[in-house]
Amino acid sequence: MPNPNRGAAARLALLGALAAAAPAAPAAAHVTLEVQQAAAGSLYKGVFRVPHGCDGAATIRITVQVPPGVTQALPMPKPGWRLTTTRREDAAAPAGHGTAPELAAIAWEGGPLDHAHYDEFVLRMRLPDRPGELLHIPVVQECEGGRSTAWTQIPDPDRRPSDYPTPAAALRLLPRP
Ligand SMILES: [Cu+2]
Repeated sequence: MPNPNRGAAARLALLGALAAAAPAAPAAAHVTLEVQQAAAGSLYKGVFRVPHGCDGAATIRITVQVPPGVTQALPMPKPGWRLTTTRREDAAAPAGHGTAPELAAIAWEGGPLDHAHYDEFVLRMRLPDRPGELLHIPVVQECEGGRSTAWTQIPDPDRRPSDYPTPAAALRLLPRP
């Protein structure tokens, strides 16, 4: 009588071999923006997705570096995370209804966000009026145990973000509607 477990064992071995042959984590598993295109010059709600920690360590701080040309950056507070902002030194003083100081960097510090969990960090901003550009927004992820990942690599125009191990978050600036 044939061993009924034999076929299952062979299938498991095959699945293991396929998993081993699969490429490393796809770009979709990095810190990325939920919506990766928007009209140039528009107000844009950037949702930064954090799908894993740093080599297994839990995330305790996310810092977004506001790129030149992005204005009116307003971070959304998160329960369990302390918000700190760094002003842009060269920006003019805010004037007018509802205006706030221009920001150069925003950090959410807290958590910890376990390596096996997922979270999102929201930053509302005015995009630069530069249709066609692929706008990169660098993000630094810091984790427990002093580990960190700098999602700050800006790909050369003739290469793909997936060619880089830690590409910056990016979105395409579309022509104004
Ligand atoms: Cu990743």
